[in-house]
Amino acid sequence: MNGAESLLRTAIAAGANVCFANPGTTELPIVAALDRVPEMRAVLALFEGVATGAADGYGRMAGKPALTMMHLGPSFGNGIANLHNARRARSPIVNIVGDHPSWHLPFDPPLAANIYQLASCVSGWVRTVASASTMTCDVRDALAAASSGQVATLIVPADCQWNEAAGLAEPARAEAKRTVDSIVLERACNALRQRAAGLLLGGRALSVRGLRAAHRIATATKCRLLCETFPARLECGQGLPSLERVPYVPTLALALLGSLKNLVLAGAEVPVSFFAEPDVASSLVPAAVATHVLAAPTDDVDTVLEALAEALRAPNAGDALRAAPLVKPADGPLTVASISAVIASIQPEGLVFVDEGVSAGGAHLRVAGSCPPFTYLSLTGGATGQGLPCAIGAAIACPGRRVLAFVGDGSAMYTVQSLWTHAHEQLDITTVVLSNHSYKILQSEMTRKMVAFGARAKALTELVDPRIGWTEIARAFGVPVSRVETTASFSHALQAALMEPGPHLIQAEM
Ligand SMILES: Cc1ncc(C[n+]2csc(CCOP(=O)(O)OP(=O)(O)O)c2C)c(N)n1
Ligand SMILES: [Mg+2]
Repeated sequence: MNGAESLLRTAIAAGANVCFANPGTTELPIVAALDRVPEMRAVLALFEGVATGAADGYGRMAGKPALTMMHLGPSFGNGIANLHNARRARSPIVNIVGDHPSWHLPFDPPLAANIYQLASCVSGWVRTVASASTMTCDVRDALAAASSGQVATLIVPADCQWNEAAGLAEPARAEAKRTVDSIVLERACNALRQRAAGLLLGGRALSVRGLRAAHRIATATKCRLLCETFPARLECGQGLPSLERVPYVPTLALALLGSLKNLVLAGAEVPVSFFAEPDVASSLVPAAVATHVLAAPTDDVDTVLEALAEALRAPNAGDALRAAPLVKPADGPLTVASISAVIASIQPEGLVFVDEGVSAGGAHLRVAGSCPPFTYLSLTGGATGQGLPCAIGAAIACPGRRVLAFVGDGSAMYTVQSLWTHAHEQLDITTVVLSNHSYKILQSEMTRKMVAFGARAKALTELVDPRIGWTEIARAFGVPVSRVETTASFSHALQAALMEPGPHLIQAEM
């Protein structure tokens, strides 16, 4: 067995059986080893940002790492934006990056670059494999590091792939999670029992278990339930409590958080302003609000919340939560609100909603209470081009569940090659492109900040001359497509798309 096969077999033994790959010559021994390790599902991505975004979506939905395969520094560089989003989501990912053998590097061949340095800015763990014989231990350590909720990058020189390897290492033992501290629980109980208290939920607090416990806590204490602005994964829909999402606009967030006396953080960080603004504080929690940390984002927050509900002797809420009434959308032109209403009226149970709507982002959460249970994934790190690839990973992690990618037309262009993988793998992904022919968020930000906005400035925010032909793009990548302009035609197209197996793209003209 050579190092490449040892790499794949170690990953399989640890339960990592999906690899989103864009290989080159330095990874060819691993590519060849795929023929001998059929348990590894290799998914071809036609750009590295597709591979890394897919691994992010996979990690969020599967709760375990996927591998990516990339080609030296330049290829890794192409994958960085979505690794940045994955880092913010605390998604488990193991990047396998091929490199030249160490004896070849001093000659400075064309593709040589400082991969270690590039990897360090988005990875919590980086290592270069020293020899084929240590490959199995290195892969095991990378998977263990990723499983704690971080991006791990393993740089794999080509000679370590083709040389003879050792036997497989023992699998890593899972680290025990921290137990719940009774003093921390007591402080949280006291804080939440007071007037004007808020419980800010993030991480696994947003799982079904976490949310049910949070609802019990809110019923017992009358505290407000808040949700971080960009959750990596949020369970939503009928039977789950509705949450107040911390607004993106800093003045609105400050008004919400400033109205509290006590804020308890359960798996969420202290909210900060997305961008700096003159005369606006960076932290969105005013100093007068007492802040208490109940659990960190990487803790078992759902377990901690259950312990807190017990400590409060909060009754079990059972099925007390009723669904919000469904508002049937009237026919008319497409708006963000009408698009959300149509999706809510049709979406099947178990939908995975990938939100890269940018200026329309978060809109679907406003109607979530009327929907059958679904999972919501947001753009955690603000780097555009995440929605279409993330949908790939979610679809592969959850066969049998429908995925809806809700994406801005500008954002969708960054990783448009994802559509080829949607078609090639025949994934059940319905993509709704919000075709507003602009970077609308930038226009809104300019207006909000009252920046003078002339024709030359506006030209950098408009996607016109030519308009982007999504119908032609989707067809070129082998994805069936519809183009709609009204609520009724959108409803019709979405219904049909959700019924048919495989991918579909809907160009929603706004
Ligand atoms: C990697 C990256 N490049 C650029 C940006 C800046 N940016 C943020 S949103 C945006 C445009 C989004 O346009 P679109 O997806 O059409 O959404 P809309 O604003 O129209 O709602 C850009 C260019 C970014 N956040 N990340
Ligand atoms: Mg747009």
